[in-house]
Amino acid sequence: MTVAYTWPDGTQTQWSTVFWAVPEEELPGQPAAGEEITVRLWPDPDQGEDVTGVSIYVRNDPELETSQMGVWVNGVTSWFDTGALLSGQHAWATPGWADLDGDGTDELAIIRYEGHGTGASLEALHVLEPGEGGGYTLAATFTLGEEEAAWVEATLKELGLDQLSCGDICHFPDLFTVDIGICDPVNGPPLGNYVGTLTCTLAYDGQSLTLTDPVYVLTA
Ligand SMILES: [Ca+2]
Repeated sequence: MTVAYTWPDGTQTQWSTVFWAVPEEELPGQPAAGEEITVRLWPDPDQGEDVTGVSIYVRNDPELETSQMGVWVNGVTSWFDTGALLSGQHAWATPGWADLDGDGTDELAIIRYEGHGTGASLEALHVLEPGEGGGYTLAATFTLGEEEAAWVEATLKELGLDQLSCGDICHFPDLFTVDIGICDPVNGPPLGNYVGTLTCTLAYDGQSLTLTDPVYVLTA
């Protein structure tokens, strides 16, 4: 099966949906091809039509331990370090625009695949600010790392839920909200006994993302 995509500048690309990774040199208006394989994560025909005007690429230099992500906006591509290694058919990313810090200008936010496995399903959020020459620069990233998990468990204690622990589920239902899976290792298996969700508001101050207003909801 072959699908067509019309780029913001009006040019069209066709490719086979069998091959998810589109080689960089086949795409118009994109960064120069190097030794690295660059693949496009957005627009993704499987996830519907793009309404953001943003294209997202990822490249993995063999010598790098993390993946570089490229955002194409109005003909300018900007690359940043994701802090993670993205590979294989599971990598995906979706862009969105929102004024996260309320300063009157929209930031470019990207929700992307972080990892999955038994009892684990993780997404990450990047916030990019407009920079020089029409480019965008990474301002903040949220992932459910050790520090964040410690915050979640301290918050559970404050809520009187001492026996519960932070799991390995992190989803963003929208750009202002994060849902974190909560486990009960006391009354179930040590890993993956999910009993509820801690929903927090993402607070972005122009430089960093922090979690506020935690609300714990038992899984029905
Ligand atoms: Ca803003």
